[in-house]
Amino acid sequence: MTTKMNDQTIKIGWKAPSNIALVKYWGKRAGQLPVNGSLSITLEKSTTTTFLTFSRKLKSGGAIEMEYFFHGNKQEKFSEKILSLLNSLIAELPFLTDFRLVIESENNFPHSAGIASSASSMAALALCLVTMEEIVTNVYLPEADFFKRASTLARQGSGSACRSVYGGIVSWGKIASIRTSSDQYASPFPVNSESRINHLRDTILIVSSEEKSLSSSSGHAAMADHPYWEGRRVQANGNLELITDAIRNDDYQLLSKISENEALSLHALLLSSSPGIVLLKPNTLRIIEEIRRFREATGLDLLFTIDAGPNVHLIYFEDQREMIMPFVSKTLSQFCENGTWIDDKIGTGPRLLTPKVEL
Ligand code: 2P0
Repeated sequence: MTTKMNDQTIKIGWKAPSNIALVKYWGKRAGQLPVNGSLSITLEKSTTTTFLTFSRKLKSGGAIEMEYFFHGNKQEKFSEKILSLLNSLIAELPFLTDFRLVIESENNFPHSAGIASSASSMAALALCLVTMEEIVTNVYLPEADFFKRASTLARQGSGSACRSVYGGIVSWGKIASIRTSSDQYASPFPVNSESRINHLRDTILIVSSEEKSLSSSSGHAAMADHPYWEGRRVQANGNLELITDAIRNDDYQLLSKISENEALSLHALLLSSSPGIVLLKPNTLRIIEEIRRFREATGLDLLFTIDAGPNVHLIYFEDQREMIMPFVSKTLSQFCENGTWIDDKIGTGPRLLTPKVEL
């Protein structure tokens, strides 16, 4: 494109994946900073696609002008959340008040399926905003800085979103053994190219697709005066150190032990909040029992994790998929709502959907 920004309408699109945490972010400090470090697997198929269209306002400055569409419809609740995020970013992205913005977003996975939509949607939006920043300021960042900036902005929309800016295994939060780690943004966690970890699968067992009874924000808030606050911080940071060892050494027993400890600890913290929050369902517990029984009987490398909801993520390796899928379809599906599960796997990260614009 060669025309001047002044008379142009530019459309940017990014597709960003969701992620599932093995070590859980639970509890935050001011500035949407985490109490503890976390580590996640970026998914491949469960994604949000966001297009950001912008054109210069007749008069620069003033209030942000933004229209938001979700699956083609105006969606008040999401729109308010996005507008409040954009307002909070004005100091960092001052050009936001100079343009008319139209944001169109779509998820390709069902609402309330136990897949974090705030992670993929805030990551996709943050990537669009950094691309817009490059175009309007005419300063193009080196790739590593681009994603670091997108991760920092995504974090401010939703903590877990900062991890969705990268593919593979991703960590967020300062820990001693990861030199590049930070509370401000996530970083890709290096995995040996030969490792089976590069071929993880995630089968999401849908125990219930009902809307969650708890917003993430109130869940995090419940940690602020939690009697186990300090213990949890120590546990999670310790688990993060251990899980990074497990990944570096391809130690799948340790990987399962830590992941399951994290999933159950998250729910133990919810249960012991005041008032107690019960998100697990009877079928969640049946699935856990069956997974442990099956692992004991077969010796296969599989583990479960659970987000802040009732659905179970069954994590295993591509090379054992043939042996695990019959167990899913015959045994685990009985405990799923309408026998439903979603097949996903470790993914390569976000993708720019529109041609690169340089003015
Ligand atoms: C995680 N979760 O690490 C943890 C585990 C759910 C359980 O981060 O308030 O949507 O937007 O920062 O990121 C869910 O909380 O919360 C979450 P906000 P977010 O994935």
